[in-house]
Amino acid sequence: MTGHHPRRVNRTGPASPHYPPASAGTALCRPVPSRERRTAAPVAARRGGVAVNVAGRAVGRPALRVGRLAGTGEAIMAVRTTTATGLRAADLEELGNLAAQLRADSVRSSSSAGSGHPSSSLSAADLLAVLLSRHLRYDWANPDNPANDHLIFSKGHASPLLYSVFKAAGAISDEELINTYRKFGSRLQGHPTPVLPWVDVATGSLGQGLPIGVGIALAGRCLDQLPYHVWVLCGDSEMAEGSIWEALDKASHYGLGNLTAMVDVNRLGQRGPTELEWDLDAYRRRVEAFGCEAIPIDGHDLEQIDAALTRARGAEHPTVVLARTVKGRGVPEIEDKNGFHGKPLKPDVAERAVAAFGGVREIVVPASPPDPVPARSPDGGGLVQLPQYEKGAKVATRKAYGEALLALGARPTVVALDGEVSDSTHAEDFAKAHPDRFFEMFISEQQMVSAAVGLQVRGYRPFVSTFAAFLSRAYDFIRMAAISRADLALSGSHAGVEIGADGPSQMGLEDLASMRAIHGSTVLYPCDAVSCAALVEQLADRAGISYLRTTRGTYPVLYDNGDSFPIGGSKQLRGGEDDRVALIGAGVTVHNCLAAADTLAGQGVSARVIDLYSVKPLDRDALVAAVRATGGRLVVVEDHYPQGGIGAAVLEALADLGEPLRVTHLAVRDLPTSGSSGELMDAAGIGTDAIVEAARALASVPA
Ligand SMILES: Cc1ncc(C[n+]2csc(CCOP(=O)(O)OP(=O)(O)O)c2C)c(N)n1
Repeated sequence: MTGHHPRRVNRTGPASPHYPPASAGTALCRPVPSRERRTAAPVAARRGGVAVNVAGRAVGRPALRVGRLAGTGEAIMAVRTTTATGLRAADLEELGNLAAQLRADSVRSSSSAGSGHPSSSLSAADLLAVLLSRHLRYDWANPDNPANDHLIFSKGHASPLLYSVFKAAGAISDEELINTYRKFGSRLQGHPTPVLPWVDVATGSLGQGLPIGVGIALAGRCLDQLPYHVWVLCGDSEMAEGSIWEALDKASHYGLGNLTAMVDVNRLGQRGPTELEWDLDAYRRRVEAFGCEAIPIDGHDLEQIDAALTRARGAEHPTVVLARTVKGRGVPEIEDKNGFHGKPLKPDVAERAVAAFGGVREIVVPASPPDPVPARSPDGGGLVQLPQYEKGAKVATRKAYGEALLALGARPTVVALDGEVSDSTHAEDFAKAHPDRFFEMFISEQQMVSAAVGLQVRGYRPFVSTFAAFLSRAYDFIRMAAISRADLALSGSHAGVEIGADGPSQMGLEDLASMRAIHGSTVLYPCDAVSCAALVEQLADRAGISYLRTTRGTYPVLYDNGDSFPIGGSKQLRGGEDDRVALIGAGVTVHNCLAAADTLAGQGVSARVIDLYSVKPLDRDALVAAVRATGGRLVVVEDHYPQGGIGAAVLEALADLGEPLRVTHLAVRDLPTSGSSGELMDAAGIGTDAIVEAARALASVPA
């Protein structure tokens, strides 16, 4: 079986970034010491005031470039330039019309679908009208333009607004918006996904868009060194997610002035008022405490929005526009009222609302593409020389992971992230050699995975490591990364009871089950350093979410350097035609199976040993051959809870075989404690003695 991960739809262009990473130690990506993080008082955008960047220079974008009028097809393209003196009355009128169109289209699309979130879209329409018209530098015809800004709806449920923006950008038609939104087979799904070429990542699980934006901003600032800006729309109830604050903290740590969160503070969440309602000052204090610049504004005042976004674009620090808005803005029947979240307007209300917004419009804002960036030679990849190991030498697979990752550093697109345990996971080898491509995420696993998702949006190949147990902290982010069609590798060290004395809080015992359940995932569990290194190398080109489980302790190298370990394969380490039983393990239990096979051989029982290093996809052919050779006698041994791991994978693969099976499944069934590896594996019934006993019991069963 080979990889079958679905590729992005409607995306073109190379998988690698157009621009190779910056050289090591660039000043731009140096973490900002906490004492230098921003603590100054916020600057509220001033109505009609001169917009300035942090250097005090006046800045301005070309004014509105409003296109055709509804129905007439008449081009009313009026490209004017404003300077820093603010918006003129005509500009304001055009922006108002655009905002009205976004509102009308949000109502129309959700009403047509019979579901969706119009009230959440209405509150943010003014923000998006100003962003689209005056600040977003985006080449709509070329979403893969490396210099494009990035727009992420962290509050993905406001998809009616996002898709209305796409219509206003001329990217989709009114017909598609109104007739296909939320319908079966449509690319305009209930929440945005990258099946749309202008959508970087899937959102809809709140608290994810902003941390992913941090990853994209990291790529722009630290690797690509491109001047794109990352704009993220957040909900105010969403601000209760810890991951939002992990994101602001890391954005400030890495000095990401190219990141702006626009918080739609509309006071209401799903079931009622938010925790802070309209207390903008409380938000401001929190944002500043995390080292970001807060810009509180009236989120329905077009001039204030414009000034705020202008300031954000030029900021040195990450910015958070705190926009006080009204949920359901523009529809009196629902404005600032509870009970309308996630509900389309009643037909008569919708009709009145659309009329009040000026009916159906076809304003198209011409694209404002980014300034061209100089072409650089494509990243051809470097020569990877995997570490070599002496057969029989005792090496921990976590160490082999670190050494293989270091070798992969020859490929300039490979980046690594770790959650403050790189001395344990051995990612520190890479960190030392490639500090410009290593991102310390401290103990913020959600942010770590999100940053990886953001980095791979820009074509990098992230390798993310922490203890297997702690990746569970980021599980929802991993789940969503699969919906984003992200390509990234996760490495979980310290798997199973094998870790010993640290006890169960540090033991990954559910990871194989959880990672196997991720859509399109690859799950690997090598038993020795050679196979580990070979698998790590393959992950750099593997589509989808990959998970590599490593072991803490040292175990003998079993394979020869240069042996091949295709993903989806397995290795038979013992046995022949007259095998009475097959012992199937992966990782540490392979060593226990080998010891058991030796003991059994001394007792006249021939046992086949299979190293099932590829847990997903797994080598069904090898399992079927083992069933046929042994009369269906299998002992499956894993350092994992019994549910969902290797035993489950084997039984799922053989479920439709239609031949008799006699399977003994040895797994960690009781809650472990502290102890030595050997004590804990014996206590769990996955040690050598237990395997011998299980095999003998099976072997005595007549075939
Ligand atoms: C992690 C997560 N928890 C809960 C939800 C369900 N949910 C969807 S929207 C929403 C309320 C969001 O309110 P807010 O962030 O203020 O956005 P608004 O719709 O008010 O603009 C909730 C609880 C979710 N999508 N994701």
